[in-house]
Amino acid sequence: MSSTETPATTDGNAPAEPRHALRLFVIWLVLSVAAVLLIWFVWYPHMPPGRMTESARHQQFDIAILAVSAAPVIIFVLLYFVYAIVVWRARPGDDSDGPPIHGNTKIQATWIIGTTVIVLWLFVFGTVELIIPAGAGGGEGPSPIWKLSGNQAATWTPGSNDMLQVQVIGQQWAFTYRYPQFGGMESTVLDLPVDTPIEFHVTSLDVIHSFWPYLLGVKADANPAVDNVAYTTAKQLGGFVVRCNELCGIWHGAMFNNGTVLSPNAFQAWASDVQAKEQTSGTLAAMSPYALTYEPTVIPQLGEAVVKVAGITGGAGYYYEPSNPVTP
Ligand SMILES: [Cu+2]
Repeated sequence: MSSTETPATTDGNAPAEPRHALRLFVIWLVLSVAAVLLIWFVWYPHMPPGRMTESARHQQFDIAILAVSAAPVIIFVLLYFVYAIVVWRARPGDDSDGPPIHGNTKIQATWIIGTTVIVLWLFVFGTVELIIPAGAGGGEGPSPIWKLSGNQAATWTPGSNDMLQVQVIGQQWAFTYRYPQFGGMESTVLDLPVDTPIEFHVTSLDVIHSFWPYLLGVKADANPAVDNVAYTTAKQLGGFVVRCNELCGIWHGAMFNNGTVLSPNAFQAWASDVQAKEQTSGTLAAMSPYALTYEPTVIPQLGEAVVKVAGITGGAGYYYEPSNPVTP
C-alpha cells in the first residue's frame, strides 16, 4: 500500500472491510433464497426422470435436493468472483500486493466447518436415499442387500401385496419379458400393474446389455449368466420406453421397445390372456422352462448337450429358435 494512491486506498479500505463481508452476505442470501425457491417450485416438478414410479420420484427428489444444495455454493463462488473483479480490481498503476489473509482464524474456521457440513450432509442424504427405496432403482445383483417389502408368491393377484416378478432378457438386439407367475409366458412389451411392488430379474443371452426404462427410474445391467435384481413400484398409469444403455453391438441404437403401466385388473387380464394364447399355440411348452439365467445361444455350437422340445432346441441349450438350426 505504498503507491501514489495510498490515501485513497486507506480511506476506502480501513472502514470498508467489515461492510464487504456484510454486503457479500446480504447479496448472497437474497440470490440464494431466490434460486432455491425457483429450483424447488419451478424446476423440480419438471426434472427427470419424472414421477412415474417410486424410484423415479426419489431420483427426482434427489436431483432437486442436490440442486438446492449446490446453488448457494455456486452463487457464492460466482458472486465473490464478480465482486472481487468490480470492487477489488487493481487500479491502473497499482502494482502492490493485496493484504495477506493467511492466519485469519474466522475464514479458516468458516471454510473447515462449511466444507465438513456439506460433505457429511451429502454422505448421509445419499446413503439414506440409496437404502430407503431398496437400491434406488439400480440393479443390486442376485441377492439384494435392500429388499422392497412385499410377499413372495408363486402367483400374483390384484389388490394383494404380492411382488410381481418380471424377468428382463436382453439379447442382440431386443428385450423380452417373462412373467413366471403367469406360467412363464413371454412378451415383447413390458406391461406392469400400478401400485404393486415389482421385482425385475435382469439377465442376458449374449453380451452385456443394460435395461433402462428411464421413466420408471430403473437401470440395471443385463449380463449373461447373471440374475440382476432391481425394484420399483409404479405410481402413475401410462406408457414408457425401454432402452438398452450399454453399447452391445451394431444395432444397439435400435434396441428399444415399449411398456405400459396398467390398473392391476387390466394387467391381470392382459397377462392371463397372453398366457392362454401361448398355451394354446404351444409356445409355452416349446420355450425353455423359466430359470433365473439361460445358456447363451453359442453353447450348443461349442459341443454342449442340448434338449430338443417340439422342434425347438430348448432346455439348457438353445433358448430361442435359431435362424440357422444346428442339429446336435
Ligand atoms: Cu443392448
